[in-house]
Amino acid sequence: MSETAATNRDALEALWMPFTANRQFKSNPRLLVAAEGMHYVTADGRRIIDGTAGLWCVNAGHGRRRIVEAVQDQVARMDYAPPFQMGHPLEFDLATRLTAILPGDLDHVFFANSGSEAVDTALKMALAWHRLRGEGGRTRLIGRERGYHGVGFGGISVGGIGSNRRTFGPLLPGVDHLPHTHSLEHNAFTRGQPEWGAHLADELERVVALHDASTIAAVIVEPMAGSTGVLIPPKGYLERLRAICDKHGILLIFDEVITGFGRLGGGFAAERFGVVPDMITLAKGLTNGTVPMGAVAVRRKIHDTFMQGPESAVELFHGYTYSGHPLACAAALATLDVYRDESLFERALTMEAEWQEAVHALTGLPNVIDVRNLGLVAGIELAPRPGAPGARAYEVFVRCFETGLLVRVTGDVVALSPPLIIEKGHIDQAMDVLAQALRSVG
Ligand code: PXG
Repeated sequence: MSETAATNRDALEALWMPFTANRQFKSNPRLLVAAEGMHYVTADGRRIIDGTAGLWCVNAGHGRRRIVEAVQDQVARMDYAPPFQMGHPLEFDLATRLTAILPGDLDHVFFANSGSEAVDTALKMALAWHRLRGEGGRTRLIGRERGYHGVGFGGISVGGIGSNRRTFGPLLPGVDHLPHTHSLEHNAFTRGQPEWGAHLADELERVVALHDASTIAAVIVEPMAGSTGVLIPPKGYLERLRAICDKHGILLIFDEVITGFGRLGGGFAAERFGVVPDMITLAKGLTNGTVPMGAVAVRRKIHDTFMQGPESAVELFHGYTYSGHPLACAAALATLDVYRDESLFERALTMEAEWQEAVHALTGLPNVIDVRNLGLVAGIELAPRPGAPGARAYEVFVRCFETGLLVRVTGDVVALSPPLIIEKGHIDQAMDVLAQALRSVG
């Protein structure tokens, strides 16, 4: 099948691909057929370095035996169990394991199947929580420009990427957005967190003044914005958001779908930045990308508010057929074992200096107008080609793929987020390929 698809245009036709220029792709397809460790294998048999951990999710690298076998064992033992008014041991084990590594008193976990579902779940919980406490007027949700919170109607409403919103109607009412924190003028070529920009959190005070705190349920941000092109939070910014939320009784949600599970060093961005939110949304690295799974972790006070009233009453009218799916739980438990036994959450920190030097060595190459990095993430921003935004970065992406490296592009930003098992040799190889691509695309 893969060979057919690779060579026969008709074999590609039936699939409508997500977030993809379908016709462009189908005229020059890029098919992956196998993966192991730091590498993918393409349909034409080439090994390419995975510079993106799949799509920010394969943090422990590909084809990990322990995870594969856990999923194989589980599918043979019990393929599925209904999650409503029924349970299976693995989902309880997994929730317990997660609360042991989550920061602060984020000690209850609700399962979904993707980041998008986790986000919509968290937003609904925030609204329901305020209502239960007699503050049902708190219905506004505040996101941030350039934020990405998946593709559900809740997620695109609080999200701030115009192209993901503009064709889909009025979206959720009562949503407002903070300004994004990106500024080439102040922060270009910063290593790690920029000094400039903490004051942008004060915009939340303006939003509060405009709408009144009594109407605002929650603020949701990615602690480090990934999908929009790697925006590193300025020093002090998240701390200020936390303080302003506390002052006004607003819940703070960190969307850690990308930053969770070691990407920035430490288990979660909340730890790296020393800011504990009221809820954390998770997905991706939770199962190392092997089986779809999302989750929302909530602080004790939120969970406990729901656990009142008659014991026979359903506390939250929300859930998915596949919440806590046995295969996803098996994958996640094995993934957590791998992260722990290989100390992978610490690895982003131990590799950070080397990674930082390597990516900043791209400074000065044609059209590179910014390099930014944190943990095992980097964004390389290119000057857009006049009249053709995104075209230059797309060509870099294609050139890299053809010459041995998978990168991700969004607009004119090349984003890198390799598996946390990356070694110096892979970094050197990846940077050679990328540098060559930047030179040749021009
Ligand atoms: N929140 C964040 C912060 C994400 O990065 C989602 C939610 C949604 O997750 P699901 O599992 O529903 O896709 C994401 C997803 C990119 C890219 O180009 C990143 C994502 C999705 C698509 C593209 O970096 N992240």
